[in-house]
Amino acid sequence: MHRAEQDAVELLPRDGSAKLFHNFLSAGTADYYFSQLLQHNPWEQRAITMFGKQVNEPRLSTWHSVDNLSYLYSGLLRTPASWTPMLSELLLLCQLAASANFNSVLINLYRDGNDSMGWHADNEKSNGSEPMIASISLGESRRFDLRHRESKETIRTDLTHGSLLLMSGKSQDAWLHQVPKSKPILEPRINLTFRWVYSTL
Ligand SMILES: O=C(O)CCC(=O)C(=O)O
Ligand SMILES: [Mn+2]
Repeated sequence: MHRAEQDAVELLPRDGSAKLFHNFLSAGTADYYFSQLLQHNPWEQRAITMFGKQVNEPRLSTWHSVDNLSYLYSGLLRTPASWTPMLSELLLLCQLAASANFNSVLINLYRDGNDSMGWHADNEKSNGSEPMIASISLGESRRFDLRHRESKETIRTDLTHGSLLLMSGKSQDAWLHQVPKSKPILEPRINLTFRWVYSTL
């Protein structure tokens, strides 16, 4: 059995799966990917329209796709940044763990505890139905919450350095997820979500 399989914890009681592998990457490997991305990834701060106003997203990010597909994200077409050998390595590791294929990754940088991602589901049309999403966390641990859309039942966990979270099945239909603000946190965290994206053009 793949070692990571033994370490998996299922977070969802029903309506989909969210499997957490705590030590998916060794600490040394995770340190290396974290420092490389922090220094060299071409981070962007995007402006989104909320209630008719332009506001900056409370985090930095980039979007990458193996075949330079554009991606419809919050109603806007997102132009990909360049694909790198490091992303190929991480993509292969995620494909092995998930037994699924991915063709793109969204990378987020939470500079400190003031950065966050609000309640949402990864249920864009371009993700297809019941998508498999592989989420790698690097750097500072941050809290990650899942909330059932109907019962409002909430599952809280911490996504630690080198962990992998696999969300699949009905997890995006039945649950929302968020990374809340956490004022005491002063250190950065990077998260990569590998996805399969169907062309929207
Ligand atoms: O940072 C995280 O752990 C979650 C990121 C996320 O939900 C997303 O990119 O859609
Ligand atoms: Mn998400």
